[in-house]
Amino acid sequence: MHSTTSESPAPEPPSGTGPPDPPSSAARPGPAPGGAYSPLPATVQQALKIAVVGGFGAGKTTLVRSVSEIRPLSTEETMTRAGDGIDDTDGVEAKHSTTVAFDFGRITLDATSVLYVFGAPGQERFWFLWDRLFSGALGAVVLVDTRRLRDSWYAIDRLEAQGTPFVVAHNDFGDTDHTLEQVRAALDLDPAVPLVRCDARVRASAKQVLIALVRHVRSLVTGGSR
Ligand SMILES: Nc1nc2c(ncn2[C@@H]2O[C@H](COP(=O)(O)OP(=O)(O)O)[C@@H](O)[C@H]2O)c(=O)[nH]1
Ligand SMILES: [Mg+2]
Repeated sequence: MHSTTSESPAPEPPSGTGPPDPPSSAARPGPAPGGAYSPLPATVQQALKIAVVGGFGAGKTTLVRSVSEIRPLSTEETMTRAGDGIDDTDGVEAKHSTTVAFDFGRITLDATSVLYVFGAPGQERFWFLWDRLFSGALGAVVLVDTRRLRDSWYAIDRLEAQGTPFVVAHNDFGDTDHTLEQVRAALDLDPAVPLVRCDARVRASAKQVLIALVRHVRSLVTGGSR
């Protein structure tokens, strides 16, 4: 797997044409229902990487699918009886597939920048992938399912230890009787870490999570809250 950090080579913009116009929403590649091919604009000069992490069944694959304008690469596999006793499905009994390596999607931010979104498997046996995944990442989204809050503790601890900027997104499984303040307290979250609510199935909502992360990273870079 090649690295997609901000240092990654990106296609050269056409020379002598001046700054490119941002693509109109009509011209911008949209979601690719059914996997229609959505080419990377030739003007792209910068590729940024975001990781989406969190516990098993928290909605990582769903979020990457919602936001991606290309048919996301997913290494989703149907769970079999072989996973019995290995994958902890308590609370997510309706889940029949699991990500065995990662999800990968793409969003065009503007004429010159694209965002690559990686969803990382939450199961403990895949944790060895994480350090590589975070290498060069702009930041991370921790997706949280309040029915299984403790599944996100590891991700949060690890991101804090790595110094990777992150936001936490409470994925809405219909359990909105928990306020964001209660979720923040239960996670013992640093007040400087943004916490938002989302529905990972809804593109606009999933996008807002990524926007919250980009804003947070920007505020850190410009001497903001952390
Ligand atoms: N109600 C609800 N269900 C969701 C949401 N996000 C994901 N799901 C469902 O939860 C299950 C687990 O999601 P998935 O994306 O596979 O979780 P992952 O293990 O983190 O990749 C799937 O059946 C999704 O359809 C959400 O925001 N609301
Ligand atoms: Mg998954």
